[in-house]
Amino acid sequence: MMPEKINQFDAKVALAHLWMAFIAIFIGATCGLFQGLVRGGVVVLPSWVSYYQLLTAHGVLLAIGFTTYFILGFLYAGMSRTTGTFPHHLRKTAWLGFASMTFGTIVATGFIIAGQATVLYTFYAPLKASPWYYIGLALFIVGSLVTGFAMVFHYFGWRKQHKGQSTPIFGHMTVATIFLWAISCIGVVVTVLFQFIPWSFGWVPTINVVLSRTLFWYFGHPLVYFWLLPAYMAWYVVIPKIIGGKMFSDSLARLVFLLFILFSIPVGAHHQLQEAGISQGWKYLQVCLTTMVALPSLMTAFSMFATFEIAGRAKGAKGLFGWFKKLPYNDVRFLAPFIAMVFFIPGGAGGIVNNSAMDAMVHNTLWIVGHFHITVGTPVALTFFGLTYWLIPYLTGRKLTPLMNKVGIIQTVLWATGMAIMSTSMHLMGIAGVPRRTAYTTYGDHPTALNWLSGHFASEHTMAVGGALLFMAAMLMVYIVLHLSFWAPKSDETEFPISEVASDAEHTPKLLENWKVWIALCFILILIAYTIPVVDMINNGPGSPPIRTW
Ligand code: HAS
Repeated sequence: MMPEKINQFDAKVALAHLWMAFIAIFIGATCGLFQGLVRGGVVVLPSWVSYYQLLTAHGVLLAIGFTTYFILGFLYAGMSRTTGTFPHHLRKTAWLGFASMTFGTIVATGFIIAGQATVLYTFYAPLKASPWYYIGLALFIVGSLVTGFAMVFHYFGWRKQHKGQSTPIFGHMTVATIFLWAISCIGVVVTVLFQFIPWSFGWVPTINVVLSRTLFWYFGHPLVYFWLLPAYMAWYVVIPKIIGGKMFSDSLARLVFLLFILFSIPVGAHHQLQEAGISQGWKYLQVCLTTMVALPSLMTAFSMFATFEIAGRAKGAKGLFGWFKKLPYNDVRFLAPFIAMVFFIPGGAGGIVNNSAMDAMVHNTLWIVGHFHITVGTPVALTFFGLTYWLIPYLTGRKLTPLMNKVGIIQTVLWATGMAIMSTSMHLMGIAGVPRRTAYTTYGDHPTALNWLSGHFASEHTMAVGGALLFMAAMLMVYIVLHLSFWAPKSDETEFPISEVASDAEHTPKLLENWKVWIALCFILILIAYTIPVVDMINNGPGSPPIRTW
């Protein structure tokens, strides 16, 4: 039996992660506001802070900090709800992971503020930060793995006690997400420990640049699915319950997560399509595998439409699309993730464009920045906001009032509008050739660059307007989190919604829970995609001394 109410000690672990996530949003979004205003030529920063310093803090705190803390908090709460209260030693392990992550975050952020790590979130060599920045990042990653494995052990403990039974789907998805995270982290751990730290301390004179970037993207691409999978968990497991329906297919959902383990890792080279040092053949192989990784997302789209249609028809919907009218748009717990899904249609399509010959046109332009704001910034972040409306009250023993539901709807609309304005401008400006990762410049008042700044729909001014709306939405979200944590009325009725599977769904095959098979297949694909190019890079990759551009 699944316990309805969470154990109060488990609730504290989950809450600590969620609060850290929103502290990261608070600081990261403030940096984002100033970036938009600087880039739009609206404000000039004081001499003690640089645009690239803000950009580094923004990327690290939002893309790495907010996402990872939120994901671990959500997964931990969901595991406690579906797989049972954590044993004391695993809860202690999770606290240890949290402590390591938080110490690492403080160290890394401190060095960014001190101006010793202006290397952006991708920390591309040969830009060199203080070694302590890399050590901070390493502590963060190791901490996340410690907490993640506390959950994995909890899952296997459940399996041992329930021999022959199918595991709770939330647990299955959690384990898939953590395995994906752990396997991808091998790349970043290797490059940070064996390349960046010795080089930044000055123990070795040069760094193998192409190898370090390849190891980064070996990690950096599955990282985006580490963000996406918990959003998919909410779409598959939580949303059907909120709309009064059932999960379309347990087997399909499990298979989707396993396909992500297989295809999300051996594809990092699609971030390096314009780089020298990797031959065309290996790039082509990874482009083909990238096409495969779109498949589980298309299966998810199919599954969501099926869930909505079945739920709508059960409520009496008629006609081909009548079921769309039966969805609860006035419930923010549904509206936020629903808008998130809608954004993923152009977001995913943009990804498929990037994974083609057209990448030569859009790489290193604002198009890519637009792409990641309508993937991680909306399908992922807006789904996480949608979860927050019931997750925090569930953990604090409070409830979402009708008034706060309305405030939440305003927040969602504000975020979606800001994102639509900002990311559309970014996409169009990218096609016009506007570079990414650059501060405000008119390139010596060149007419083309002046034209980018203002005067038409897609300009750096419009981008700044979208960014300002996003900032307001982020601050409203922080207020909502404070309200739900401390001021909302007490109630023990808030539930962690977990959907049942439709009664006519197919039985789940045992193979889908045989982790050894899927992990082995994953490593085979990784070896095929990476062995020869990496050996070539180790033997022939040029080394570079450190460069400091700030
Ligand atoms: Fe990407 C660059 C290719 C997905 C994030 N991506 C990035 C970067 C980030 C990022 C952060 O091939 C930049 C990194 C940097 O700093 O340089 N991406 C893809 C592909 C996909 C993809 C093929 N990306 C994501 C997701 C991200 C993310 C997800 C974050 C969470 N991406 C690339 C490439 C680059 C890249 C290249 C490098 C480019 C360069 O030059 O540097 C696929 O996974 C997309 C598949 C998705 C779909 C959409 C399915 C739609 C669904 C919604 C259903 C809607 C419903 C609602 C049910 C096929 C599931 C219905 C309601 C109605 C009203 C209709």
